[in-house]
Amino acid sequence: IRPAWRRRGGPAKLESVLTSVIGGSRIPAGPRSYRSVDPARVSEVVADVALAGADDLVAACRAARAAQDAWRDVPPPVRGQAVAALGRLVEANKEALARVVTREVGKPYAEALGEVQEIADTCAFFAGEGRRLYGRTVPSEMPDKQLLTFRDPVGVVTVITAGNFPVAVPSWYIVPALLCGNTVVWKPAEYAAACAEAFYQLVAHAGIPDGVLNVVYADGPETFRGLELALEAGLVGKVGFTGSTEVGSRIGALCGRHLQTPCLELGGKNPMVVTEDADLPLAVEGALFSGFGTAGQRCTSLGTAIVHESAHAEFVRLLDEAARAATVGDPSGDVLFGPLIDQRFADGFERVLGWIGPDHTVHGSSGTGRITAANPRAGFAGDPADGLYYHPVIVDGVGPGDDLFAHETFGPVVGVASYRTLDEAVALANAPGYGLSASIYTTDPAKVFAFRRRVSAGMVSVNNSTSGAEAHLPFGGNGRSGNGSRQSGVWVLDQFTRWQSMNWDYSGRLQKAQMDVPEV
Ligand code: UN1
Repeated sequence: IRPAWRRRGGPAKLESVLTSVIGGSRIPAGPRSYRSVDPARVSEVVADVALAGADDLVAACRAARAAQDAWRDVPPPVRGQAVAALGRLVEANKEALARVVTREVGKPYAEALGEVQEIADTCAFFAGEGRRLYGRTVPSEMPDKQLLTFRDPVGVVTVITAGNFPVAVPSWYIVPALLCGNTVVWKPAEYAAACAEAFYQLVAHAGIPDGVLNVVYADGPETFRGLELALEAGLVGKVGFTGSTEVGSRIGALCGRHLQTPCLELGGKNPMVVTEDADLPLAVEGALFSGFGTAGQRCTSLGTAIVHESAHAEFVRLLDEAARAATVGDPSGDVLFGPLIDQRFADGFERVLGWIGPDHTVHGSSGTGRITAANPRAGFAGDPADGLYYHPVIVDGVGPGDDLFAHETFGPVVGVASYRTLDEAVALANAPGYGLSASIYTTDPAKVFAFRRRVSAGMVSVNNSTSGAEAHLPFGGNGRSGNGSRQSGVWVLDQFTRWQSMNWDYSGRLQKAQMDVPEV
């Protein structure tokens, strides 16, 4: 199960040097840079990225602040038109943008097209929302008085995103934030900088004014320092973060000190329960897609399949067979999954593989987990010597106490556990303490609703995989998966607007609430 790749050679071709954009201007490259490479051919450079510092992030927040008054005053339906124009540009450049995604983060091209489609869907949804940014009229307890509510932008939204969905997930923040009248400072993942640059170009070409979207390429420590300074200076209205639970909890603590509630979309250890009456081939297909699709690098990827004891052996046999038959390799081809995104993901997955002992059992208290699919080399379409490729791994018999059962893995490994009663299945599903996406394969509606009620998950799929949420349903998690915030659809409007209430007395006299209420 060890990867066959090796780092070798220097850069084959340097295509561009990317610099941050603040207030519509490129800032000069400083001394520090990051080299973003093609994970399918690590010797090929996609972009050299000039890294900005903490002060640049603060400057970007100031530029965003300066642009915000004018953007806020653009009528929401007109902001909606700008979002619609962005959506049209995304559609028109779909293949080109998907190719950048495939090249820079190794996502299979078909999935990359889906990711780009997710941006277009998001734009389509929020373009219409510009004409529906409703407030309410509310009756007053006194005559000749009217109560009203208004949605107001929060100000500057600072968005920090990971590179596994290098354009779709940022669009879930950026598009509704802009539609609501906010301006944005976006800190994309350095290893997905070319994707970020391509997305920025589309936003700029959609006619969205300078300073409304600012892009800062920075590493983690500088971002953290810059965010702290910007929060201290009162420049930030909202922080949106998609990434690991560890970093998310640090951002949450920092925001909390400044009385801010960030929108946090963190990790997952997403369970799939397969009941005794389930359509087993369908469940296996779902497990293959959500466990190994995107090389397991979605926050919604399958963590553990929790299978009824009567179906367990057959489920493992079928999943093992399917994983062995799948093609892993060059993401520009028709493959189940390509390389891991970047060296740091490969390093992280190496640590996960370390949870599996040399005897192919998992470390931990269950002591029973055994690797089934450990397909050596065969089936690789890419060049395993030069790409961050790993084989699909299935570990049968994981349980509480095993690292592999408890923690997010962000790589192509699926654990399988078995259960007797639905109570046991729910307990296993909830045990790791995440709460993003859960799925149940069953033909029994009673089990569906019992599971839905008791599983801690922001999203539940029935006879469908844990990954692959549609772009207009609330997206987010509980527990270690987030702070309960939800993205997407109308629900995200509460992240990027604040309610203002108005009471308007036109009686010509002072009517005191609670005291001057007329009697019936
Ligand atoms: C993520 O991995 O951060 O539901 C988001 C899905 C995708 C989004 C995943 N639409 O799997």
